[in-house]
Amino acid sequence: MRSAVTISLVPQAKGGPFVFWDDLPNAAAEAARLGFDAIEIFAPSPAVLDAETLRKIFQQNQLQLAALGTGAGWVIHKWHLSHSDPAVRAKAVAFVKEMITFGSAFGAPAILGSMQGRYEGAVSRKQALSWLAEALNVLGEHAAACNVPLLYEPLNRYETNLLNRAEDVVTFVRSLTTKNVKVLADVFHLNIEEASLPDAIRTYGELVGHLHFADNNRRAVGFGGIDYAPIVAALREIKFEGYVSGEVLPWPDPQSAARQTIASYHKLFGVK
Ligand SMILES: [Mn+2]
Repeated sequence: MRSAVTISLVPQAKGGPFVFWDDLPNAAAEAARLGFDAIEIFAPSPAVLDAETLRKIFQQNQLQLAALGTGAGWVIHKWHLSHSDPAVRAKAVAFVKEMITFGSAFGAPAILGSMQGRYEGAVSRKQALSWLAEALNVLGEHAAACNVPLLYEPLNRYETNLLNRAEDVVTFVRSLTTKNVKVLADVFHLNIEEASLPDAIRTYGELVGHLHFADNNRRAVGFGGIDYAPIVAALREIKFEGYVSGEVLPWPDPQSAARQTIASYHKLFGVK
């Protein structure tokens, strides 16, 4: 397992659960100083990320890119993959494709979270899920051609009405024609939806490709009430090897949230 911490470069996402904000060179230096292995970036678009600059920042700080978020397609443009308008769905697919391609040059997968969308108005749940499956099949295969998985992140009921619980997500992902979609297990979302957090991890099993490491209040692990020991045991059971990424509020400030995240990671996973 490897540690990561989040940074948002999306001004419209202010108030969201990202540790660092806006200043990538400084965030990378701080993450490296604290001992993180990688950074997870939430960016407005691939166009604002200059690959050469990014490569230099990673090299200087001995950091990896853990993953690239795609939620800006929703936050900025209001595009998503289960939208009733086919032109909007096409824009959403194109946006995620570009993110996948960009991240893959760094060996990093893209995350599909809020871009999955929701069903509303005249669109039925069945129809929305069918559009989502269609898009995931295309995007999963695009990611396969780029030699990275695609990370699908189930969200809690307040953020999507499509799929919220592990059993439903597993059935859905197994029904896809692409075999390149992995699940991003976000412990904050699991804590809202699941009866048992370690059981949910076991239900996902080998599908888990990435972990969002947060406490029940979306603060850094240890600043809330979740008992992580059974979750860590379940992650070991399923032989999880991906990133444990602190996607938490910058509370009380980014440095303290980052410090608490890496301290909890070392304490829980026994790595120094
Ligand atoms: Mn998340």
